Amino acid sequence: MSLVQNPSACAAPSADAPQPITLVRPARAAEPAADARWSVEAIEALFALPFNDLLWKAQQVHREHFDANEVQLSTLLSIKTGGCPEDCGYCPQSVHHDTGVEAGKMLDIKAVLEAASCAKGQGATRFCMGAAWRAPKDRDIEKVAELVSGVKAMGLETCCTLGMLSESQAQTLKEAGLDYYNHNLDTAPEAYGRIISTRDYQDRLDTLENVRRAGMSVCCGGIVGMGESRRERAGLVAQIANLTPYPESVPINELVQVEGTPLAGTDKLDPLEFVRTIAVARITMPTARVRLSAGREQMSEAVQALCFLAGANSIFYGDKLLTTGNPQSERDRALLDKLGMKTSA
Ligand code: SAM
Ligand code: DTB
Ligand code: SF4
Repeated sequence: MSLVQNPSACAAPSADAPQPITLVRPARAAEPAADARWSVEAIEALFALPFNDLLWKAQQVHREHFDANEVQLSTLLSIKTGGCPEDCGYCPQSVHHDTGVEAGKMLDIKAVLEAASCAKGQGATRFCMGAAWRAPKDRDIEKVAELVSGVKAMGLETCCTLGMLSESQAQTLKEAGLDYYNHNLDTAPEAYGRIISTRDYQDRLDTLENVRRAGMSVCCGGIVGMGESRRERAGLVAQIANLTPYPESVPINELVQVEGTPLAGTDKLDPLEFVRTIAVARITMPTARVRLSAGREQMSEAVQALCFLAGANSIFYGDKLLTTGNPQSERDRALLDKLGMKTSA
């Protein structure tokens, strides 16, 4: 699929000390942790490979399952911004942090469909709607279901990220045509308490289980660059890779540091360590779409190219993530052209 040649910009709608790492399993998971496909140690050993060996291994796995020159474009829209009661230390939308992000109402269907049409016109194949909720109310789900049906009818793949979901809410969204639900584990269980206090790891695993039970595809990843150790990065990947089955889509975000959040000022992660994380996700989850997610605006083209070499094959496309910036679409098209990469149909 070729990218549009001259798309007009779409207006945004208003409105190291080693720590013990354990594997947390969903309460209803079929297998005990001892049967996990990937131990934290095995993943740490991948991280420790010489860089060239790691990338070679990741390329081999990648090429077994995907066209190595193809990337998927997914566009994000914040359908309900700010005012979130959770205290996630990275997030500009939490009421606990003074970041200047104003709380807004949920966007209406017209604004959402316009944004989806614009994203499609620019070449995106997946449209992801995000809301700053701890957990949606049933009446929110009814409204989101309408949005999902509308976006799906436009021929786009649909994805939502709305916070914790009950099984019946997941079922309603599935029936409305939702293809993917994004819910991140964010970090290793041991690091989690340093980042978030208002919900626990098991809550997240329960939501992932509810999404699976409803028959939807799972999009689940995390954030690196939050001051975690390499072993904790390995712990995060182990948690995700040992989900049964592992997610179809795995976003790897680099922390976008936002002034006013507790994590602003964290030492920046070495870019090559970010590339390693992508490679390790590719090797441990061979058939998943590994998404090079937040953080690209701050990343050089060379590092992004290394991420594609390491097996990333999906990006967020469009000038904005939820509240923070993303590379301009024109810049992304120029980069993909330079790399001889094509986009998925
Ligand atoms: N409120 C819902 C939730 O937390 O599940 C959905 C929206 S929330 C913004 C979606 C994801 O965005 C988070 O789980 C986190 O992984 C990612 N995220 C939020 N702020 C970020 C930041 N500053 N840098 C990188 N990723 C971030
Ligand atoms: C994901 O893993 N990353 C996206 C999406 N899922 C929802 C969100 C990134 C948010 C970055 C901060 C912001 O723009 O507010
Ligand atoms: Fe709320 Fe989601 Fe941000 Fe956490 S990441 S504060 S749950 S919007």
